[in-house]
Amino acid sequence: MAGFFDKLISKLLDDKDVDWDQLEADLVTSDLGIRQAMEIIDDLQQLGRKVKAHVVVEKVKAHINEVLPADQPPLLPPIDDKPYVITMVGVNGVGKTTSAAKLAYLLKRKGFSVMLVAADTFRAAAVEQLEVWSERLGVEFMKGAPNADPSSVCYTAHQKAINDGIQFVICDTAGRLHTKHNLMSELEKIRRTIAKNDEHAPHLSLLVVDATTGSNAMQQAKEFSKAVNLDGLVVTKLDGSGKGGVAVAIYRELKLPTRFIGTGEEPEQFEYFQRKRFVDELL
Ligand SMILES: Nc1nc2c(ncn2[C@@H]2O[C@H](COP(=O)(O)OP(=O)(O)OP(=O)(O)O)[C@@H](O)[C@H]2O)c(=O)[nH]1
Ligand SMILES: [Mg+2]
Repeated sequence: MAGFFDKLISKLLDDKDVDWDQLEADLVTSDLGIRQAMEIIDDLQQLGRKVKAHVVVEKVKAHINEVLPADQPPLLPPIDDKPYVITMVGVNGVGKTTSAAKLAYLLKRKGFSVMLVAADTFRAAAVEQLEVWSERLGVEFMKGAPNADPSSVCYTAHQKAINDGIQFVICDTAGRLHTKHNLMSELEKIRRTIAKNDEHAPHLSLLVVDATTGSNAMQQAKEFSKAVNLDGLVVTKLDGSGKGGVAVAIYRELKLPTRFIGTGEEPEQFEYFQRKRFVDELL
């Protein structure tokens, strides 16, 4: 994990001229995006050719801090006593199901009641995966009949959660390619159907992206946000080779804030996005 700034420092010798091309390449490979990289370089070049390594690092951090939004408050159940509904969407294999489970666990540890909903009705294994998580973590679980309409599964589960006074409902959806229009419109249908039980729901639609896919995540964010209403991101697999820089690029371009990050396969390896920790330790 981490190491971006360490690497940068190791390459920047205080007594040598800065290799601007190399620095730009390093910034780009961290997935910050070309425009961000260029801005940082332009800014640094104002300081002359012999810029001290720590000054470079401070400037890069300052730029990123300026772009990223301030930390969002932790999730709380709505004051009207209806459940707070969260949907998890994204392309295949990015970590939606795992993140849904981890988020349920995070909320459960805060003392909230949580229901996990398997709205990925295409694959029996997907339903089972979430069911196993719910048993392991001790949270409520709802599924529909095989191949049921995902919207109706969410609707019924949401209604049960309202009746049972459950505070958080997390709907895990099937992975889908943003190029498949019928699957994208299914997500909008889930949204509309959930809103029939509560006009404010879903309260949070999270696009899950895998940090190891680099700039592909940007493309996914662009396409998903054209098709569905998104409130934020979950950036997973930050424990891998991926740089979280794409979170910066996505916020800059689409104003989609990263709300949660995944840093491993264990249920507790999931946390609220915190700008300082992200910049200092994860980038
Ligand atoms: N190292 C690491 N692995 C993760 C993280 N999040 C998820 N994974 C792994 O990524 C793989 C895919 O995770 P899933 O949660 O099944 O992904 P998904 O998006 O639900 O996949 P589909 O439903 O097939 O679209 C699993 O092996 C997870 O354990 C993370 O933060 N770090
Ligand atoms: Mg899944």
